[in-house]
Order: sequence, then structure tokens, then C-alpha cells
Amino acid sequence: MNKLFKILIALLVVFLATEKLSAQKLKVFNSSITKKIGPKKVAVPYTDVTSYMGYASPGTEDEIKDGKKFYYIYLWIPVVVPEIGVRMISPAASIKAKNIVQSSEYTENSDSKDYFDTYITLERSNIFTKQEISEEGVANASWNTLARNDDSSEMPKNPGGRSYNSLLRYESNLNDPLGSLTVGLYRIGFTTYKTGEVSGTFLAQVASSVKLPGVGVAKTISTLLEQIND
Ligand SMILES: [Ca+2]
Repeated sequence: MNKLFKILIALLVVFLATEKLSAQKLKVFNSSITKKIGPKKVAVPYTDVTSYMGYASPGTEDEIKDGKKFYYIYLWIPVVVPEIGVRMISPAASIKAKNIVQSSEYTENSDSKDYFDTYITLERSNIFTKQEISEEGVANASWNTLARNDDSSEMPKNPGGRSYNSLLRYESNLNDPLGSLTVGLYRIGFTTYKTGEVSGTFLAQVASSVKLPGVGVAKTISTLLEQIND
């Protein structure tokens, strides 16, 4: 190998490594609230962000809905909130943050290069107290979809260069009993936009402009109960 060729290879490696890093760098999670700084309107970041790192493997979906294989992450919201933000990126971006829930599925598959075109929903149940949360209670609960998102331009592109990652914000609607952000059990539904298998690592974040003391984010009801009954 001649010297020039070696240098070119080295440059290519550096370029690809940088490209991958920049492709997966998450920006601050902004709320829908803005404040005026001089003549500019600037979005105010959420102050409470909980991160969940997971891995979805084909054939382990929780439900097939409208032909899509849906996976759920349960969410306990401990206080009344004005707005909730949810975003998801696949493959999981590496982040430095407080409040990271790392699932065992993620730990076991963190080397995986698989990723999927995310599609997310935020759903609220008719369960409003911790005491009502059980496998059976959740199986019989009714769920109302508050918001959904497929692709968001606010999210980093996937390693293939496509804007396929998801972000949603939902503001509480106090005029609608089904649409207000009360204390209660919620879930983040996720699937892949195209009908097919969901496979790969992901990072999901739940965010609020008010503190969520005792928030819970878990793949299963038993893990959620362990978290919120600590
Ligand atoms: Ca998508």
C-alpha cells in the first residue's frame, strides 16, 4: 500500500466516524413554550426529561393494531402536567443525561447495529391511581390515543440519512375529560411506519415542563410497579 492510499483510508475512517456521531446527536428537547429574547422567539427546553433505552426484537410485539406490530412502554405520570413531549430515535443515540432507564433488552443488545423507522403514539388509560395498576387491571383498561408522530424534522437523521425518527408534543385539553393530562397510567406505543418487523435499539424520552417526582417508565407492568413503589 502506498503512503497516499493509507492517508486516504485514514481520512475516510475519520470522516465516517464523525458522520455517524453527528447523525445521532440529539438536540435539547424543546417544549412548545416560547419566550421572547429581544426580537426573537425562543423555545424553552423541557426541564424534566426521563430517558429509556430499549431494544425491540421481531416477534415480541404486544399487539397488532391496524396491521402494525405495536410495542408498549408504560408510563406513570405522578402529577397533573400542562404538556408532555415524547421522542424516539433508532438506533439508540448515546446521551449524557440524568434519569436514564436502561432496560435489560438494551444491555444485552447494545452492540446491535439494527434500527427501524420509528412511529410513536402517546396514550392515556382510565387508570388514575397506583393501586389500580396490575397486569389484569392494565389488560382491561381502555386507552385513548392523545397524539402520534411518524417522522420529525427536529430529530437527527438515521444512519441511512433519512429523517425517520419521531417527536410529539401534547398539550393538556382541560375541556375534554379524555384529553386532559391527569395523574395516571399512560403508555408510549411504538412501531415501524411501514408494515413489517420492528428490530433494533432505540432511545425514548418523556419530557415535561414541570417536575415529575416518582415518574415511572418501563416495558412491563411488574417493572413499572417496582419503580414507582420504591
Ligand atoms: Ca418514522
